[in-house]
Amino acid sequence: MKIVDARVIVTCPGRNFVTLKIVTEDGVHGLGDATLNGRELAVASYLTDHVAPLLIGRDARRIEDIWQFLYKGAYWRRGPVTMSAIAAVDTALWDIKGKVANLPVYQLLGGASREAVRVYCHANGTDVDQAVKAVAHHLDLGYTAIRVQSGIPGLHSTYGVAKGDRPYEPAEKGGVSEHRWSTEAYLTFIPRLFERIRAEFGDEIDLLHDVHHRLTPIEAARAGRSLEPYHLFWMEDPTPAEQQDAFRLIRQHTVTPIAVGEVFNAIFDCQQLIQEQLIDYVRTTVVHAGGISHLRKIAALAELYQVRTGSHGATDLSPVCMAAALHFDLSVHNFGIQEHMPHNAETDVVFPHEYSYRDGFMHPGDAPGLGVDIDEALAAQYPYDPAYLPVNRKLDGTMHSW
Ligand code: CS2
Ligand code: MG
Repeated sequence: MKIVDARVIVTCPGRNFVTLKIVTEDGVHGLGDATLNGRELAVASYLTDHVAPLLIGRDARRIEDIWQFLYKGAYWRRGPVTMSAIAAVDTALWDIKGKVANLPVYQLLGGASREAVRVYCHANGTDVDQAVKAVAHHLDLGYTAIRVQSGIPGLHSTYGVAKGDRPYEPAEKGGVSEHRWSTEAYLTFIPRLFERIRAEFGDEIDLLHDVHHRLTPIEAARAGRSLEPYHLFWMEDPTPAEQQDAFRLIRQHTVTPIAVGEVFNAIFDCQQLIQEQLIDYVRTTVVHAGGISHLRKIAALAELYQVRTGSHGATDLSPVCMAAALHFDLSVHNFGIQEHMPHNAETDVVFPHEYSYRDGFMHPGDAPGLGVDIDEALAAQYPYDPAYLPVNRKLDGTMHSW
């Protein structure tokens, strides 16, 4: 089954997405998400200029071989651009394999290990009262696991909090906005936020929080300990994870569960974190960690150490990634939870899909392949619109993690 075409579709129905479409000589096509928020065109070029020409004529059935060809053949291994490109090829080939077999991809991955995929949502507020309202709203929508983020008293803006009443979308047009950061203000505030949320909603719901790489290890230990009375489902990205050893210090001081990995792109990024059980959930996802094939290898390693999956699922991952992630989530044994940030209406029309949400759970559907497509004519009506993620500076102007 030879590949006869591989092309990249860049579209911006409210935010930018990069999609790879592979077509076989039999006319079967598969899709892969290749979106890297804020650096989209780097992956589009990597695919268009360097990968697509090498795919033509190859056998679309040879997923693992093509993965290894692109990984080892690049010589320059790993990194978010390379691994997002490989992920897109891998995902598209799994889509094709499912269509040819007339099976949903999760059936090719070993079948369902559960009836549906539990998801968590985002409840964000400019202050605690707004965050409380957002939690109540999402409980009404049926979610039982809710990530809570709030503005921090004294800080003009912070990660995870939308400006105005628009849905939260971190990438901004017109350049890079600069946030100001105070660790002390954050560490003082964050236990109060969850004290209030527990007081309002009780102990039943699972609460999550994303620290978003902004603390040092000992500060993360302090945050984790201060949150223990509110027994979070997880504290995410407590400290930058380039230095995996750093998590030993956090682990020594707190039992608050830890989730890390949305910025990882290869198993080596989390190998020590998993093998030393320094984390409880690994956040790697299809689009940035080498596709379904590589994500399965990360999950298999994690299973040996009782680490569960908790794949990233923000709106800057396209419906193609969400569909692929749900097939993976439905099948993988050591599933933990899946992030669910619903896309806007335009995006859902550009990317018609089978997956669905109901009462805190999602299902990929049973269409052959991934169960997602792209309306290329409609996609062409939304040209690329450059947008950048914000940066963070400490109050004295020092650059900091956003
Ligand atoms: C966040 C993301 O969803 C999350 O956990 O960390 O929203 C992240 O900020 C964006 O994906 C960055 O593009
Ligand atoms: Mg995150």
